[in-house]
Amino acid sequence: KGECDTYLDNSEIQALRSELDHIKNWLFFSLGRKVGKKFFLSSGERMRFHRVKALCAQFQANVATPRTAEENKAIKHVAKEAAFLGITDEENEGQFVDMVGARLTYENWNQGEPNNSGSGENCVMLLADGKWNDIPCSDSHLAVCEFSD
Ligand code: NAG
Repeated sequence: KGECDTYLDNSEIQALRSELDHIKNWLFFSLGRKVGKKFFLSSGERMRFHRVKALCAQFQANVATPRTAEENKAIKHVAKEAAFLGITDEENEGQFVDMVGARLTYENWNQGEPNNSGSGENCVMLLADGKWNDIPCSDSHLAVCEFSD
């Protein structure tokens, strides 16, 4: 048995758990917004959509995808400027889906959107007022990821 093989008893594990929950609460309070099991966080950087996807994936998270008005509001709170959402119609023009290709059950498009303006807009940004607009995936916007418990 090496000297690293030390075991914690149940009360020590319990103490660590509650310490972690305590620290999590500080993070929820100061950094992001929690809705149910989802925790939204931004790195504060702007980047193209494919880089947002890669960044979130690197941290075992997903691109923020609002499923309810409450989640949409939480993302708006976390994003101090226009942010990408985890929604695209890259596969089928006009058919917006989430990051696993499922149809949306909640939408919050700005009036007249989505309009696939200019040379095409297959990604979605959250505007300052919380409404959605389709924009080119090559534009740079704030990265917001969603983490689960
Ligand atoms: C343009 C937007 C377009 C939107 C339109 C609404 C970009 C690149 N283009 O500025 O998505 O549909 O305003 O008037 O943001």
